[in-house]
Amino acid sequence: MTRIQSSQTMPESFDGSALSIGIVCARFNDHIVTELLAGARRGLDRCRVKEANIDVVWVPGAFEIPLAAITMAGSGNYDAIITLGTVIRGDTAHFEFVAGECARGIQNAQLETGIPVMFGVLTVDTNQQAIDRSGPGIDNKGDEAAVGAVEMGLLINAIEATYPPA
Ligand code: INI
Repeated sequence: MTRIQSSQTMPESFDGSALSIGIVCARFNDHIVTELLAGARRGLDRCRVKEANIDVVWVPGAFEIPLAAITMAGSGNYDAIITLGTVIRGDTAHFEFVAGECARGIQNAQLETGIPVMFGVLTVDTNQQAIDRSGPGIDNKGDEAAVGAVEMGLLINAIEATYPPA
């Protein structure tokens, strides 16, 4: 019997060269989100995702991410979606609403479409915490989300290839 090909492997061994990836970026706090996007591109490059197979769209703020994410995920053009944004508590009295609805909508987007939608949205108390999570290393949360997108895209494709949906 054919079994699913998956393992507890190191990200660097992921081969994303056949994957198409959509990225949704929120413009609010764009000095941070630009760095998350740079991190995501580095992570995708390490996983051999081709530049030509990456589409990036921008939305006004984190609250708008889920709609763009579910639209991209449902288009049939992508193996995984990465969402990038930054919600800073000090910036908004409605932090809980913006951050909470963004997270809820992103989870909903992947469950509704069956396409992985990664949560690369920072929800932090201070600008410094956001800077600390968007640096040049592999702990950049955009980079982490990108590697996760490749892992999940490959996994869902493998499950569906092994056990095609009825
Ligand atoms: N959007 C963010 O992405 N981050 C924030 O910190 C933020 N603050 O502070 O308010 C924010 N607000 C905008 C929101 O996402 C929507 O774009 C806006 O409410 C219009 O729907």
